[in-house]
Amino acid sequence: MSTLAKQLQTMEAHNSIFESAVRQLPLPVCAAFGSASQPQAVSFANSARVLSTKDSDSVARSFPHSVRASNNVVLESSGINAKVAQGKRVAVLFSGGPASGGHNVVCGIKHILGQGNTLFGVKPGPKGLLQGNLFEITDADVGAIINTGGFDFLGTDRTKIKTEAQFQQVKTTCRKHNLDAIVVIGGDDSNTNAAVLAEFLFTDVKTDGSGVQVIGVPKTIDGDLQIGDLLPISFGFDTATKIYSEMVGNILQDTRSSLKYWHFIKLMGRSASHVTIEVALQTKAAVTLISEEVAEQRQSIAAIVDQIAQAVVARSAKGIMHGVVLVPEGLIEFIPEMNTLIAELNDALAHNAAEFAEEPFDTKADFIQEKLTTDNARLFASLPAYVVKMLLADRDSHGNLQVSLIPTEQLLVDMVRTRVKEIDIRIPFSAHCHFLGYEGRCGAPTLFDAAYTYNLGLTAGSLILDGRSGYMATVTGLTTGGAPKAIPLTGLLNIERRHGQDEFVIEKALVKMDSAAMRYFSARRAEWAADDLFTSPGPRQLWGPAAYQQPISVALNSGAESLAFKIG
Ligand code: FBP
Repeated sequence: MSTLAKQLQTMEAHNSIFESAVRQLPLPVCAAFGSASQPQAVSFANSARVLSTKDSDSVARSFPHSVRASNNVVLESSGINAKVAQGKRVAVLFSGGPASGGHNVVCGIKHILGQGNTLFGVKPGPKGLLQGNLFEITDADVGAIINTGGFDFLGTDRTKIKTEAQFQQVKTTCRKHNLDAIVVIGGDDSNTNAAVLAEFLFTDVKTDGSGVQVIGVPKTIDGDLQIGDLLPISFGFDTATKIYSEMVGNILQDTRSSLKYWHFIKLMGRSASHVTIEVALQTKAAVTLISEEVAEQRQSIAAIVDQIAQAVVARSAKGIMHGVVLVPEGLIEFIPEMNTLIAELNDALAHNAAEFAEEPFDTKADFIQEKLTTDNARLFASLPAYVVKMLLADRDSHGNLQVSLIPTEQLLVDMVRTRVKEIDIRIPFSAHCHFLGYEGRCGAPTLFDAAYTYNLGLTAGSLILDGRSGYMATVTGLTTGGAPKAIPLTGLLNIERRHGQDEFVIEKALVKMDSAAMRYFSARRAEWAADDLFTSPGPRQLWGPAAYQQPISVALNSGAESLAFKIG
């Protein structure tokens, strides 16, 4: 075998030159944890900040143990923990969609627990917790996964733990493995789950009557788990948006080279448009739709289509026959008329589930159309078959419409083509569709996500060693060195009507019309539409001058002076 062939074989199974090099990247730690080579657990004390929502009284009644313990007060670190607990048995799991940096959270927890405690991985996600599928995480595991993307070390799933039987199953797992704590790494729904689990496990799990601690860690590429300066962004957002921005930048470069195509690019981010506005700020595409703005201005599909068609026409008058349109994944649910239709469809599907399941495939749409009110039935009938099919597809385990499956970008292309022809039949309009989603969730984390997640892991581990339960770990001050803190989960809970019943939930953070990012975008977008002012941000960098950049929208919204971030 040649030397090259031998080298190639050593690079299999996550050992590419790149993967081997990123494992060696040093990770900075917040000053509170001491030295980066040997971070130490911190203890926590109450800060002056108390969280509340409109439903705090109901929360206090339904979560008595958690609220009594935290009083909904935010915790801040109070120095190195001098009496670190020993012998703790801690389980960690991923929940929901993957996001880059998850592996570093696990590494941070493992490092802070040290040799005196045991860390177990749960496979996969909440389902693994119900099944009691745990294994011990070793130092060698941590060495292999550090700075790598994905959730593949543990896997993930979207099981919602909600029934009494499921809660009892979790208790059984805790007892079987003699657990002292569980760390849930997830988004808004998963951290809501963590709050409920923390309350349920607060006491009476072990034979001595004590409970099992539960700590949440804020993850999601969607960026919709934000709590002002306490949580400026969830992890995974930076990596995903930098990957999408590189790809959009490449497409923009292609449009200006081939001079004949419009590209409609749908970007992941289930409901909120944080991903889309970030990619717009990074690339300056010609047209960007923001779902929250569509909802606020009560725009119809026809108005949205007309807005894009007018941009096509105006650019063609200047001889620019190309451009890029950015479309947020969740747009369809924010268009008022579609939102009304989807709500009625959800009810109709839920109330006629058995008959709908029996209905032959070809007549399912007709069957459900008959159950709709006149306006909704008319709109439903006007939609192309590829959209109808997805509107009727199964909801996810949280009851959500699977918007990532709806080809909104194709629907817009078809409607814009018709509208451009109506305006001026001579204007050429040739378009391609893309959906950028899964390619952004598991890339090797940016330096921002790598450092942020490692410190989130150190914080989560410290909270456990400090005996805390019912908190979400966070790291604030991401441009001034970073500070570990803990957010009481009950301080975030609101009551929302979901699937016909009141539920406690952590509210999704949507793009605010008066946010600094939205204001900056609004001020610049007319010029981006009129001319090719795009930039190609290039591939994300882990070494060199471009490596230390935080997301532009996060920098704008937090009032930062520059794009640089600083941890440690
Ligand atoms: P989380 O909120 O669980 O992090 O998931 C976000 C997301 O990536 C969305 O952007 C997308 O709509 C969804 O997951 C896709 O889910 P799935 O992996 O089940 O297809």
